[in-house]
Amino acid sequence: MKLKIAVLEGDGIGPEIMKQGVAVMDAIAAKFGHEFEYTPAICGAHAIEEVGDPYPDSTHEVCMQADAVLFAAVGSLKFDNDPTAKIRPETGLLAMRKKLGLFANVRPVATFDCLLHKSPLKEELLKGADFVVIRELTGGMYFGAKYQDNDQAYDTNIYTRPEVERILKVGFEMAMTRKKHLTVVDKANVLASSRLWRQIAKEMESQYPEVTTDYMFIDNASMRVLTEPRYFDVIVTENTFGDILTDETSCITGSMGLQPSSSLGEHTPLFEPVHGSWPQAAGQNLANPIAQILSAAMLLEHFGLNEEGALIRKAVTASLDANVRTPEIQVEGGEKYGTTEVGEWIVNYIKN
Ligand code: GGG
Repeated sequence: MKLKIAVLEGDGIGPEIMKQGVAVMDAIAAKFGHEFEYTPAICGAHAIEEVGDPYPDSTHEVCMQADAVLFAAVGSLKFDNDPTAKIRPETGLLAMRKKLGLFANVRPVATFDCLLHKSPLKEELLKGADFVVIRELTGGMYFGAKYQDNDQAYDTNIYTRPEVERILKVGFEMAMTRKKHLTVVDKANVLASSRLWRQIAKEMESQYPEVTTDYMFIDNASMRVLTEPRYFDVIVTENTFGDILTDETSCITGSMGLQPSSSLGEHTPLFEPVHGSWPQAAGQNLANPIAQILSAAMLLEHFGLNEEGALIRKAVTASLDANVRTPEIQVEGGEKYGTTEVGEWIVNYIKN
């Protein structure tokens, strides 16, 4: 298969983890006879510094021409430490999602047996936990009207019926391919927008009679994903709740560095780690490349390359089982591996 891939490494640890993601894609291409053509493009803080825009038109053009976008992360301390900054790297990511119409962010949460003890949670609660969070990605507070002066600030959590219907459809259909259990997470006791979500979900239930649908307040869901993760199959939720909930799920997997995602919608699909750019670690060979590598696996699976995706997953699990791990999940007293070494180990596993 021939695929044109836009490669957006972004900021912080982005370039390091992307290098390993692309190396894995190359190893897959060589093994299975595929042709992956990469086009790099700038975004985030780098793009602000170079052209004054975190998602310039030139990058959008590259993304639109590609079959898929492989993205790493954006964000930089310079902007984090300057609350008055008018343009921020993160707005580039939001612009990209909006312009590409990527309204459905699919975030799988699965455990690795050898890492269960790394979680602050009880091992027996975690074993076999395997669910997907579908985060609405182009609406809600992140995109609603905002205002800020010295005395007052607001964000608007706005959702329209078509926006809610299309993301709930993704949730119901994803549930149909899995254990047929959908949990709609909201705050319908307080938020009008959540009540609209709940109303529309209830209307749609009859179209999916095989799916067991339940409703949970975000407060309760935040506890239940940690105390009873096996309860969940597919969670569908709004932009803000999904963002926070899937950072929380790193307590289940054992590290933020293990969680990949895909973003799907109207134009080119995008694949990126859930985590951000960890600027403090940039250039230090510390970051876990696995979320990026598993995002590459999701990219391949999106195009039906399931055997290829499965081989990447097998290689990742083998690396963790062999204790080839970055510092945050390293075995106590064990050998230290950096971003490069973990990536190279996985590439070699794929080649052999
Ligand atoms: N790879 C994800 C990333 O770069 N995250 C930084 C960020 O801007 N996060 C906000 C969000 O994902 O909505």
